[in-house]
Order: sequence, then C-alpha cells, then structure tokens
Amino acid sequence: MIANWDQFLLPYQQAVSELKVKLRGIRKQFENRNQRPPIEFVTGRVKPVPSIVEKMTRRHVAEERLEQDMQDIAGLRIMCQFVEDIYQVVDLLRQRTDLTILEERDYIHNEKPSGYRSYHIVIEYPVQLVTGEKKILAEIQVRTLAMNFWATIEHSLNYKYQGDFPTELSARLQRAAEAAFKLDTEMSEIREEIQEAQHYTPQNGAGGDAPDSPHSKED
Ligand code: 0O2
Ligand code: 0O2
Repeated sequence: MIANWDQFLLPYQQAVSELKVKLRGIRKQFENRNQRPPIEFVTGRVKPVPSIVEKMTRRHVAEERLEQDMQDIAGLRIMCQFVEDIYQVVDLLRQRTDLTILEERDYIHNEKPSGYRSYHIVIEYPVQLVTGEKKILAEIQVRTLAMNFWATIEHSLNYKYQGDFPTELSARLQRAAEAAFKLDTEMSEIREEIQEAQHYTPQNGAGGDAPDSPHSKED
C-alpha cells in the first residue's frame, strides 16, 4: 500500500485549491460585469484515504493504476441556480485552456437508477511542482441547488444503510429526486416568464407592455 499518503495526495490538494479559486473566479467575473453568475457556489475536497482504499478494493483498482483509474481523488462541485446554468458552466469549462476535458457524463437527462442527477466532467489538470509539471485527474460535478439538496441527504442516509436501502425507501428517494427535478423545471419556467415580462416593461425600452402583463391595464 502507498507508504506516504501525504506525499501522494499533495498534488491533488494543490489542484483542488487552485481549481476552487479559478471556478470561484468565474462567479466574480460575472458579478463585476453586473450579470447574474451561472455559479452559485463552489466546493471541493480531496477524497479521504479510507474512502480511496475502500473504492480501490471495491473496484479492484491496483495501486499502480490508482492515478489513472480513480478519477475523483480530487473532487470539485459547482452549484447552480437553474438547470440551464449547468450547461452554460459546462460550455465555459470546454473553452478553458488551463484544463483538458477527458469525459462528460450527463446524469441530468440520464439520471442514475437511484434518482441522482448532476453533470459530471472528468478533467486532466496540470499542477506545477518543484519536480516539474504533473498532470492529475479531477472530477467536477455540476448540479442545481435542488439536485445538491437531494444528493447530500441521500448520501448521508446511504451511509446509514451502507448503500443497501430497503426497496420502499429507494422508491421514495427516487420520487423525492423527481420532485426536486420538477422544482428545478418550475423555477426555470418562472424565471423565463419573469424575463419575458421584464422584456416588455416600458422602462427597459423594449417596446411596450406585454398583452398579459398584470400592470398593463392600470399603468
Ligand atoms: P464532509 O462533511 O465529510 O462532507 P473554503 O475554500 O475554505 O471555502 P473548504 O472549507 O475547504 O472551503 O471546503 P469547501 O470547498 O467549502 O467544501 C468542502 C466540502 O464540499 C466537503 O466536505 C464535501 O462535503 C463537499 N464536496 C465538494 N466537492 C465534492 C466532491 O466532488 N465529492 C464529494 N464527495 N464531496 C465534495 P468535507 O470537508 O470533505 O466534509
Ligand atoms: P464520494 O466522494 O462519496 O462522493 P464511481 O465514482 O466509480 O463510484 P463512476 O461511474 O466512475 O462511479 O462515477 P460517477 O457515477 O460519474 O460518479 C460517482 C460520484 O457521483 C459519487 O462519488 C457521488 O459523488 C456521485 N453519485 C453518483 N451516484 C450517486 C447517488 O446515487 N447518490 C449520491 N448522493 N451521489 C451519487 P463516490 O464515489 O460515491 O464518492
């Protein structure tokens, strides 16, 4: 087994720290331009050693293959308000020159059997060490606040049941995931309607009241 985990994980820690700054920077740049940022908040972590070891055993990952075969030792999470924001964030990531996207998994339109939804991106990211450049893998999970709410709670319940939920509980959790996604869809529709209404507001100079604007008759 790896003799010095601290040494092994150091580049991953550096990558997580750097990527947190960079991804949080996207939000700041939108704010500076007085635009609504597609990113609500960013978190990140290096997988704890016991979790790495457990996953190595479960997935039959040999120690020599750990760097290539475990893609989420460095993990970042980007939380968004709306489902559309997720795809905007993914586009922004695709344009970056400081990382290379290796894989994309859309668990939003292809949700997992558990009901889990998120957009996963596996990247190759170069960290600069005193010994030279080292390219490491990292996983970025992009999700809405509602998807994060469900995943966080399901994950903590999962821990209690060690991944083996009774059938009835699994079904209820799936329904809860669907309800969370309905909420996302409803919020997006509300946002669209508000935007349309704003588009027709005379102050915005966009050409008069919407025919169905609640204020148009009185104003
Ligand atoms: P736990 O409770 O076991 O989950 P800072 O830069 O100081 O604002 P900080 O405190 O270093 O941020 O951490 P951050 O980035 O705010 O959030 C860390 C938490 O994010 C972790 O908690 C994880 O819960 C979560 N997290 C972020 N990305 C991932 C990921 O890809 N996978 C998983 N599993 N979790 C993620 P802790 O601290 O690990 O504790
Ligand atoms: P953690 O640190 O506890 O989050 P694998 O990563 O090998 O299990 P795969 O197919 O290589 O699986 O990667 P996948 O499925 O794209 O991403 C796995 C990660 O997605 C998990 O990491 C979770 O963070 C998240 N995830 C996937 N399915 C679920 C689910 O049903 N519920 C919740 N809450 N999260 C899920 P880990 O490995 O669990 O690590």
